Amino acid sequence: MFTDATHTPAGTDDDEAISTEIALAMYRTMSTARKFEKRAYDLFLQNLVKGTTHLGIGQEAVAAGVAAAMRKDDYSFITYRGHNHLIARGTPLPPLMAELLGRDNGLMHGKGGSMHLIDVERGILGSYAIIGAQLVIANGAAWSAQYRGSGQVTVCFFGDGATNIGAFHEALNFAVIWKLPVVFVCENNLYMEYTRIDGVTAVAHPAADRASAYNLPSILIDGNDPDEVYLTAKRAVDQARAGGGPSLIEAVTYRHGGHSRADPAKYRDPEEVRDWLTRDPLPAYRSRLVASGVREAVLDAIDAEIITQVDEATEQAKAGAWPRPERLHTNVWSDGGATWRN
Ligand SMILES: Cc1ncc(C[n+]2csc(CCOP(=O)(O)OP(=O)(O)O)c2C)c(N)n1
Repeated sequence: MFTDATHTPAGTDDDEAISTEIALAMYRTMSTARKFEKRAYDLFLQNLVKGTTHLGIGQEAVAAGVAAAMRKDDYSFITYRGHNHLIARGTPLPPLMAELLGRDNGLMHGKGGSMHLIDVERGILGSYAIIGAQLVIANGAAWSAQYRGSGQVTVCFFGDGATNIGAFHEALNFAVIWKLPVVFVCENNLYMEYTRIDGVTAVAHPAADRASAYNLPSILIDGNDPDEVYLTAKRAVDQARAGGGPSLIEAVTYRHGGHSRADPAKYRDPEEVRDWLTRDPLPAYRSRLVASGVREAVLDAIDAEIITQVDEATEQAKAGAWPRPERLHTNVWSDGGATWRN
């Protein structure tokens, strides 16, 4: 946990227990995301993943913890590093894998790829490649939910790099003024592409240090601890749902690999990488669960089930047809086609 005089992590009271059901769900999410992304990497090396892909290996605890605090009909806005977040909200693996391979049986019929994932059915209103773009659009979804009185909360993820973009500041200001039911989650993995965030940012904690400028409490948490992420997110989501307005959470984490699969990440200090690998959220959480009484066999069974699911998703994706050219103009407009324009 991160504590200092100016940052008070929310949701870390000793009296707040996490049920075994939620803990196992978070373990399942993290393990699924890890195995799915490792497979996606293998497929990328075989030239089967079309376009580039940005992996969130090492960052799974943020996706797992936040999703566990959300309602099924809540909205997620994510970045191009978004596989973890779709998995956390329950997107089935076969169409997700097929989308990465650009196949017609993909989530978006192969037209989006790894960087542009949408799963409206599960409230995923997009992964965005334009840094910061999703923050203002997330405000729109939150504003709509507020207007409709639907009780839905919007959670918007972004990287540390986005905090130096104008849209971050505009979105926070607007969200506070309108008391929007939105939770902003900065996944601070210390790097924006190939540049360390502290080399180009005037404050130490790019999101948390700026919260007070928008009349928000400063919340800085350990993004590798799913329990802390869950408890913090739950408070923020509950507050938003109750009409208490937005929150800004900075979750500190680390991507194990490079920015994208084309990046060997040689610019990082090997000592730093080694240090963060010892804080890998997945084995750490597994050890914690075992120490709290969960049998290893239960976790092994979950892992075995996930491996089967990833294998099946891979086979289904590889067997998928290529999108037909006629598909090009479908799903572009809200009516599902371009007919009305003509
Ligand atoms: C508006 C805009 N400017 C620049 C880029 C190029 N770009 C792609 S990824 C990236 C770094 C983003 O870093 P961060 O927000 O920390 O996300 P992370 O990759 O660490 O998850 C940049 C600058 C972009 N996509 N959009």
